[in-house]
Amino acid sequence: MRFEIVTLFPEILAAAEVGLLKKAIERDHVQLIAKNPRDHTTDRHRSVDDAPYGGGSGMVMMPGPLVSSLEALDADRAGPSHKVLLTPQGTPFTQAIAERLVTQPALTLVCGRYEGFDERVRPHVDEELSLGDFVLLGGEIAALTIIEATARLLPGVLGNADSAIEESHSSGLLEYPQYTRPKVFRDEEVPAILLSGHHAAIAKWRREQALVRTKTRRPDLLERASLTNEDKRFLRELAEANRTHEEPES
Ligand code: JDN
Repeated sequence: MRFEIVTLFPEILAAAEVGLLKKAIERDHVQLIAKNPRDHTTDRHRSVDDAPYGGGSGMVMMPGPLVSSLEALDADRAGPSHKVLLTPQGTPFTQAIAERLVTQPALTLVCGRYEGFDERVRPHVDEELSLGDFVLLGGEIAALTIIEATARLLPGVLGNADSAIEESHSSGLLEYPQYTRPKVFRDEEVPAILLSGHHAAIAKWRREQALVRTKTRRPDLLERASLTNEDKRFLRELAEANRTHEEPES
C-alpha cells in the first residue's frame, strides 16, 4: 500500500521508518512518499500561508500549494488515491476507520500547520479525520498515527501470531492483564492460575479479567461489545458482588 503525506516537514517520515514499518518498507509491502507544498509555491517568498480575510489572529494555509501538491501526486501514480485532511474538525479516527482505509491501494494524508486550511481545500479531499478532542501544532503526528494503525493491518506487516491478537481486539473488549518472568517481582506474584497449566481455566480467567477491566475503565465499550450469555452472567454477578460490598448502611 502506498501512503503519501503532504507536509511542510517531510523529514517527519523518518519517525515512521522504524521497527516493523521499516521492515514492511524494505520488503515493499508499504511505500511512504512525502510531498512538500513549499515546492508548489508561486511567489518569490515561497509562501504557504497568509493572513485570514476578515481579520483575526494567526495564519491560514493557502489553497494553491496544497491543491498543486495533490495534483502532482495524482500525476505521479497509476491509479487514484483516497485523500484525507487532518483537522480537529474531522471524524474521530477509530480502528473501524483503519480497517476501511486499508482496503485502498493508496492513501494521501494532507497535513496543515498554523490556524487551519483555506476552506477551498476541502472539496479536493474525500474526508476529514481527527485523532480526538485535542489540538496539535499540525497534522503530521496525526498522519503518522493513521499510517501506523492502517499499515499494521496489511498482510505481511505483522507476523501471523499477531494477526490473532487483532481478532481478540475486535471482540470490543480491553485486553486482559499479561505477565512474563520473573514469577515474583518486588513482592508481587504472577496469578497462580497462569502457572496451573489448565488452559480452559486460564482462558476463562482472562475473559473475566477483560470484562472487569472494560467495565471499570471503558463502560462505553461494553455497551457495544459482542458478549456471550456467560459474559453477561459474569457481569451480573460482578455487579451484584459490588452492590453487596459498596451499599451504604441504611
Ligand atoms: O490537531 B490537528 O489535527 C491539527 C491540524 C492542523 C492544525 C493544527 C492541529 N493546523 C492545521 C492543520
